[in-house]
Amino acid sequence: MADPVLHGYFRSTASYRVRIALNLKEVAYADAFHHLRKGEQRAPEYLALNPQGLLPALVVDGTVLTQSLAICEYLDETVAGPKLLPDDAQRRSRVRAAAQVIACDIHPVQNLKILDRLRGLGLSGEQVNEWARQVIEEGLDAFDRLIAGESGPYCFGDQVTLADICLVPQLVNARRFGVDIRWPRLAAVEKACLALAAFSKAAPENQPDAE
Ligand SMILES: N[C@@H](CCC(=O)N[C@@H](CS)C(=O)NCC(=O)O)C(=O)O
Repeated sequence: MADPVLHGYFRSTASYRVRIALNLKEVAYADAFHHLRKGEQRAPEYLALNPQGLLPALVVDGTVLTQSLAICEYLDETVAGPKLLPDDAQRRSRVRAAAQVIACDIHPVQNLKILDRLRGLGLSGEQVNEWARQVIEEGLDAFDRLIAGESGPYCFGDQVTLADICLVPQLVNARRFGVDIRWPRLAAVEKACLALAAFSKAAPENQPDAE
């Protein structure tokens, strides 16, 4: 594959997931940045790539891939390297479920455009942050319980999976909203992941567009 182009933004947690997966698979890629606060995700040129106006998108050999989990699974299926999903079907289902707690049930409810709509309905900045904090805390509580029976250092044993790829960016986002990371197991997973170059290189503060 020619170097894919990742359309992202340093603070976008969904883009962060894909950066981690690309790094774990050692895929070189080029960046195209779209500033979310400036609304660049809604520019016509970007909407032509992703009609949802959401980051990320990964352009591979002229084909546009969207939805971070679908992109991570595409990379897992097509690029050699550490597997992001277990071979065993039940474990694979459990890993996907943990990833989806974050990607389907936490993140969409506290995404930028949802919070902007809440502000538009008249909620104060503090009320909007409280909304985000509650959603994140409820979701992380459940995530913590889902992986409670699993050994470390990562969410599901000694292999990094899609669950870790979702968790680490979500913890960055949680802190932005003032959530206390009160789950020792999740904090330990984060520490183990960030010790890997694939994660630390993908961190928001290490991106060229970081502010
Ligand atoms: N389910 C999508 C979510 C993508 C998404 O919501 N991206 C955020 C950044 S993390 C975004 O582009 N938000 C723009 C907005 O809310 O206007 C995925 O996993 O790729």
